[in-house]
Amino acid sequence: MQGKIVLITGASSGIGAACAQVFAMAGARLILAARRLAGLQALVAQLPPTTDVYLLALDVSDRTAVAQSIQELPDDWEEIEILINNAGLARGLDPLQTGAIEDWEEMIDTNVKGLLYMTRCVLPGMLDRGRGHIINLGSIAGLAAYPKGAVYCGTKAAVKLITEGLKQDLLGTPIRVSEVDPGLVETEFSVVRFHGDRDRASQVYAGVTPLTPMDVAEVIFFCATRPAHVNINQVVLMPVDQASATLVHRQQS
Ligand code: NDP
Ligand code: 8X3
Repeated sequence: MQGKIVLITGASSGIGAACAQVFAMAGARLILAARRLAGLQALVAQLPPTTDVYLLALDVSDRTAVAQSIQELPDDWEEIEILINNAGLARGLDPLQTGAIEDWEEMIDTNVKGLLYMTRCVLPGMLDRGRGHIINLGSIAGLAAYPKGAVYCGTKAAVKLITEGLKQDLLGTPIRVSEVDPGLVETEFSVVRFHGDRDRASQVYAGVTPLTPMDVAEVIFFCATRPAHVNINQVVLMPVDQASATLVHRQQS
């Protein structure tokens, strides 16, 4: 990992920020992308001081901005070895018949189109160099739907099949493709889903020991550090207190 360039989207918070910590500890050079530059700058202050970092204030759902950001990388940041497509979000928890269309569009634009835009821009360089690894953040939400989550679940199901199809399209090349599918992880995810309602967000994790962002980052790091002939296709991880999106064991307080 020493000196390898790792591009992490959604690095200003949660799982992406934890990935930055883990890969920095291993000596990677990091391109950290998110919309909130201040969040990225705060993260950099927590990384080992010798970490070589390039920050991208980027909305992954903006196709033109994605293309421009990748095209305009300085020469010594062009050779991306690992792309972690982590930027993503849920908005709302509503029956489809009353869901907010702006919420749907934000989820689809970020979780599906953003991941595609990033991949489309970074992959040709990997193919030219003959090495690279795309790691996508799916979710257990992409493996089975749950009530009021149809659109978020649909975006993560799309990530699953896009990842599977990409692996097929890259057969015969050395490029690796992995998907990591967590269950409940305590991050800003639920605060974002509930449009800033922290009390409601905290109920999601009440009485449960959820995964930490670091639990997920360590699995991503494992996927990225197998021998070159080994491809980890998919990892599903959830807390011991969880059996599916809707089956969660909660301690009574
Ligand atoms: P957080 O809300 O803590 O982090 C999400 C990150 O994505 C932030 O850094 C945010 O940065 C970034 N982001 C969101 N939209 C955009 C955008 N349009 N362009 C660029 N960056 C964006 O949530 P998590 O860490 O939990 O989520 C990370 C990934 O993990 C997501 O794909 C999520 O769906 C997935 N996941 C999360 C689970 C959980 O229980 N928490 C479980 C399973 C999967 P900024 O706002 O600065 O742009
Ligand atoms: C996030 C996990 O179950 O809250 O992808 O949708 S869940």
